[in-house]
Amino acid sequence: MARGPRTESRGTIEGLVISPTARHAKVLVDGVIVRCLYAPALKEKHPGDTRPVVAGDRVRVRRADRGDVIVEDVAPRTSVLARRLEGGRRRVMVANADRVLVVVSCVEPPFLPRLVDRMLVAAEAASIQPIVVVTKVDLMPDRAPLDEAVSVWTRLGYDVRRVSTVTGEGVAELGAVVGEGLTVAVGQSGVGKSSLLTALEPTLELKTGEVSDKWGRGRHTTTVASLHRFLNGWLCDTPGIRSFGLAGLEPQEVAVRFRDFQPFIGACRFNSCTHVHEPDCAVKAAAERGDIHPARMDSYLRIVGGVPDDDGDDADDGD
Ligand SMILES: Nc1nc2c(ncn2[C@@H]2O[C@H](COP(=O)(O)OP(=O)(O)OP(=O)(O)O)[C@@H](O)[C@H]2O)c(=O)[nH]1
Ligand SMILES: [Mg+2]
Ligand SMILES: [Zn+2]
Repeated sequence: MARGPRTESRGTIEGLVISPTARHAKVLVDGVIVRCLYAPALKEKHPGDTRPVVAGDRVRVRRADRGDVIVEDVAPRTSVLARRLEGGRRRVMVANADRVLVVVSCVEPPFLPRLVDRMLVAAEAASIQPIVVVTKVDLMPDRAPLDEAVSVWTRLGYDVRRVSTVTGEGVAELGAVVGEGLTVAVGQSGVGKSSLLTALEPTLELKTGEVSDKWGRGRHTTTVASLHRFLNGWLCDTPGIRSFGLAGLEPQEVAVRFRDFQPFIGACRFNSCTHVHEPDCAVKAAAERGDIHPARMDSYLRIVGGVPDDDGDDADDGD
């Protein structure tokens, strides 16, 4: 995400959205972070979305009377990482990201491979490079089960990293690949997104929160997405999610985002095959032969069957 020179047009100047909420946004304008309001017309720009602009958006702002600064317009996005909320509205987590850290904890909150698969589908749908980051590996002395679990993704060519902010394992190596462009961290509450970004860039000191003993769940410590400078790029911290809704994608659209399904999709008897119940389905046959991992087939069937991988409400970040 290159930072172009400041340009002026019709009394507006360009800015980068650092942190948005429902009613206002912090925008980087001329090297200074300014609290901006939204022009009413902006809400028509992305109907169906929970908010008019998101972290990473390139916007044009104008200084109005009484010193208010107004976001007037938003530039077309190079990428959109989004999920569906219940009720159908779309929550865009970040705009213009180049890379997504799909963050999952190996211990607590519990390792959730199906949630990783959903985030990978969303990354593929947005054409954003995913990196699966397994956190808290210091809590797992025996790595064999973890290695086996992540091999599902490494065999598909996904970059999988094991990190610990306690021992520092894997942190510098990850830092070496996220110093350019915009990198967003997504995952369940409590997996250690804010801790990881702070480990990468200690000056950030992002607020982190204990995992609840009773439920082994996070406490939704981060409530608003925010961008932070890191080397030549940007890191985006996001509020923890409990589910990753993919409603709105047709089964065929989901299937093409399963890298392991791609070699077989063209060989199904029906072009419109959803790989659920149709006869002569090459994807199902591949799963039965073991060419597609059962965990991946299970993930797929739950997504297209509309089974939510949900264990409660998400952080309410002002929508
Ligand atoms: N043992 C261990 N604990 C960690 C590690 N990374 C984070 N934690 C702990 O996990 C808890 C949650 O960390 P956060 O960074 O707040 O998690 P988060 O993903 O940002 O959570 P939300 O903001 O709620 O989405 C904190 O108590 C951290 O200290 C790690 O590598 N090892
Ligand atoms: Mg956090
Ligand atoms: Zn099929």
